[in-house]
Amino acid sequence: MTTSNQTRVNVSKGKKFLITAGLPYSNGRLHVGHIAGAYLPADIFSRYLRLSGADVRAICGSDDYGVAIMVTADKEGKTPAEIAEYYNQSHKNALAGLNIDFDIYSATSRNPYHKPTTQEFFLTLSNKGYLKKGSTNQFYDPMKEMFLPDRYVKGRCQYCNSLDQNGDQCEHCGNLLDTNTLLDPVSTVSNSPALVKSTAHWFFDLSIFEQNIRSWLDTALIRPNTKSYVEGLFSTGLVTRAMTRDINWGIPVPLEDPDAQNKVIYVWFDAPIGYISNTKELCSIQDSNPDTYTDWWKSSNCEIYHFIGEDNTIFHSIIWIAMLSAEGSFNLPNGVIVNSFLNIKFPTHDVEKISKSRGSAIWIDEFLLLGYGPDALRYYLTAISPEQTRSIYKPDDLITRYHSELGNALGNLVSRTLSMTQKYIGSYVPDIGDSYANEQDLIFSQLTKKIHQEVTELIESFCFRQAQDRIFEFVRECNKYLDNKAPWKTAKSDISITQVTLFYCLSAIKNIAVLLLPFLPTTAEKILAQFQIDSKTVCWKDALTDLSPLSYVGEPIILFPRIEEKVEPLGPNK
Ligand code: B3M
Ligand code: ZN
Repeated sequence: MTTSNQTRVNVSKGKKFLITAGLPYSNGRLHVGHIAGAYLPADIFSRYLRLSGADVRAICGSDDYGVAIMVTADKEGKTPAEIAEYYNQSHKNALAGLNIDFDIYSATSRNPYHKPTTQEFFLTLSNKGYLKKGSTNQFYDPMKEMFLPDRYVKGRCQYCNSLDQNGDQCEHCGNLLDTNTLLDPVSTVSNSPALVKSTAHWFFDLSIFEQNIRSWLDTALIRPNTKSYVEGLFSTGLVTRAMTRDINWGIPVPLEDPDAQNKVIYVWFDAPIGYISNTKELCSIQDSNPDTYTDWWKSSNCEIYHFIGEDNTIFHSIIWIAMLSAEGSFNLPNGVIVNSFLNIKFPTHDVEKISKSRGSAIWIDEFLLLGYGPDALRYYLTAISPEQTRSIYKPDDLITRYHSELGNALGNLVSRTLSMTQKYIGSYVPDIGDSYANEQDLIFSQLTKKIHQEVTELIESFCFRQAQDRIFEFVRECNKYLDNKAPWKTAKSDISITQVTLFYCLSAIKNIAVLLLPFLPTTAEKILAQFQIDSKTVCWKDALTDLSPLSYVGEPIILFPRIEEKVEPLGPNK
């Protein structure tokens, strides 16, 4: 039975919000798909909440454990710890370059609270009887005396006879492979034949928590497409999953059992606990006391929202909810906000998946060198945000929209209004009294309220793409108003009409800047600075007011300089 969920967050002053974004694996650079998927929406939402007076902590950091990091370390001849540290720093730089501000960006392998928090969580589940020991068959390298993760074994597919297939899935026919169906297995660690050996693991039976997950799903703030996807997973039945691994990079299994020696906790068990341990680390810094993390995880006054990409849905909406339900002392998230994938289309190419190996990724560090500034990418990624379905990033489209929507619509509105103010009035807001405003002026000035309300509702419903669109519709309305009122003409006949027009336009621009603070913080701050408004003192409701007569107006500024076509450095195979 599908019931209809709440669709909007209830924001009020002082209310606590814990916002998390999926912890990226620290084995590669961040690209535009990562940013569009989780980090930008989480940042927009956190900025909006702060402007609304809420008490917010935005949590992120890298996911350092798991086989993916080991594989990269092997390839690059480094240790997993070195790889994790290098990419953690690389992610920090990329996020900072885009003004994506987390209160903490930690790392699961280096946060001192992560190992104890994870082990305690594991022990609680084990003591409650939710982690059961069992045995499975696994590939084993007798030369190296180690069990082999799927990605360390290659062999022949039983179904289609393709050679050189990984231990988990045949790339050729798509069938899932395992110790029975991957033939002639070879260890990629030693290049010698792999054996199949039985090994003990600890299993978590997800089906025990089906009811908990279902009732969470009926109340959580979750997009309808995510909800139906998760409900679809119930129909095939929730399975039992091993929560331990036979590798040497991870958090040791904290059990006395001799079979637990040399085993680590599964990375998808420890990673979401990273949200909790990163909150502890943040509290230890901000409050000099990690224990205040309970204000965020165990208090009825705090709401928790996870922002993630679609491939993480099952882990956050099923396994994590089951883990939290089993543990029992933490709050469940109030919402899981899932974005779909971003595909990419280079001029003259077909639409393709973003892929490192195929060279079809746009890396953040490289984008930032092009000179468009962070807001160009923030704007574009929100304008095409894959909130309902997958969407397509087109490098040439970014450039077109940078020039037309940011440069021509917003940039020109600001520069021509400021320059006319300087020319016809001076460096201050005209004092118009009430008398000269006609119906057109009043209708225009009423628009602010309507837009403010619509944008607020859209953001609180996680419709960031529509919210930004709405603000830019307002920008176009302002340009229309300015064109219709032609203050440069009335300046010759009746300067008081020019004053009225500029008064309303300046106020609208200030209000647009406030509305843009969550989306385009650098641009919004630049605009506000022209009114001598410090963005740190601004609140969301400040987008509803007119400027004070006689307050300062600065010189015109160029917000989005024209950049000669740079499609080429954004092209594939970089
Ligand atoms: N590291 C997957 C990813 O990077 C994973 C997310 C963990 S969130 C707790 O896409
Ligand atoms: Zn096959």
